Amino acid sequence: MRKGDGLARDTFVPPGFVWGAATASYQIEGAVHEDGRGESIWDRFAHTPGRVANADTGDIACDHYHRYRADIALMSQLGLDAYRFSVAWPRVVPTGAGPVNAAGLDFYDRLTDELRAAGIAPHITLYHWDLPQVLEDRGGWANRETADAFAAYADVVARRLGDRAAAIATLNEPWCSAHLGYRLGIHAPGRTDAAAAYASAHHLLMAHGLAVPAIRAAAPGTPIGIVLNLEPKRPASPHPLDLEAAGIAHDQYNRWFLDPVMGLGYPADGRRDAGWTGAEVRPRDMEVIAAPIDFVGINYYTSRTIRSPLLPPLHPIASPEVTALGWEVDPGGLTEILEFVASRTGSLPLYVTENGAAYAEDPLDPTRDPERTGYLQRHVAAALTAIEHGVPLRGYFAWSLIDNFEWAEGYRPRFGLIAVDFETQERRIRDSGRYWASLAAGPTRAR
Ligand code: IFM
Repeated sequence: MRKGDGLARDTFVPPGFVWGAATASYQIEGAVHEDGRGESIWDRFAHTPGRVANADTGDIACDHYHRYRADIALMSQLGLDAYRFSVAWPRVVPTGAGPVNAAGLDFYDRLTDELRAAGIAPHITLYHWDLPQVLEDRGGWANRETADAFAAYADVVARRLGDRAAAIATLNEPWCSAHLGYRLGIHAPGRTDAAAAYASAHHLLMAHGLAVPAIRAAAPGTPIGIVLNLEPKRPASPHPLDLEAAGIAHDQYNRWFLDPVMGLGYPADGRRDAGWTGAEVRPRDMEVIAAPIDFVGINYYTSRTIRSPLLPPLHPIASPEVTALGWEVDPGGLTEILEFVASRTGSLPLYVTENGAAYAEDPLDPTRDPERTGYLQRHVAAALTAIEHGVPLRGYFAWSLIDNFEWAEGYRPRFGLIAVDFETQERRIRDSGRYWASLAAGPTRAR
């Protein structure tokens, strides 16, 4: 019997449901100087003193560039249906806009073919934060021309890999690119300029909107989408000011990218509150951004409690359950977010493109991870609840396949279903990986 066939919907996933795991290029590949790869903003940022914890860099990371075959063998051991990875723009077009680096593209070609040979569907993300540094030197995402360069790069990748990709996502978490990178300065390129951040957010959406028809033309029939990081913004109290603050936070975080992509424009209240003039928006931009897509990917980790800045701080009596990064564990928030997205996307297929948690490693045995396993079990149950409520969820990717470079936090936070010893590059499947394998082996009884 195939996965889910003819089984009760309240305990099993629907037929064809995809169980996968996700990674991203700069977080795992290493080999930053090999085969003509250009510099990315993360190379520059990580090598700038004080930017990344422990002065960690992605220079070697998981050395996946050289070990991808062994990593695919591990995916096979887990029985994954799908693997979500990202393509490094500076590997494929080292100058950002211009000549294609054949050796860089060849790597992803081999990766795609090997995955398919192992029966694992390649879900490709075109941009997971490693902008070519040369484009940043010309203004980065705050410069509208970066959107055109992205569409040209998307065309190159789609022409080469599109026929074998199970799905292509344009951007991963554009909120993070714009706001962590250009407003809060805690991610590359490390700028602290709110106007540049809002301009970047618009140009990221333009990049998405321009890339969609380019990918569609190059790879007809390949599903195209975007991946957004979303989380419930919960008012800290029933006070009207907290309700208002939570509503604005919801608009600025959860609706800012989703609504324009779905043809609903920028959320008016969030926009007013941000003080953003929208001067970057040219006639027809919103039409470009609303190019029809085939799926939306949702990255879910946590929810946030929002306190109005006009009210005194609240001191909660009970401490919430948190992960090693201090992120509150809130499985119900995943059901809520999936239902919120479906309220805007209707029957469009949805995927959980990332979900997972960082916990301190067991010093005696890195493969023992009861907290991560429990976190995933509860979130899978929450996703099944959303399915029961009618959300068209088609797949679920754990973050992450393996421990990796967690951006400004370096290598300390561990998210992997597979533990990595960064001294030896030895990989070991964790208990959470075995749990994930049991789901992929389905039919799935998640609770
Ligand atoms: O590691 C990141 C990933 O690159 C994007 N989404 C969140 C993950 C955990 O922080």
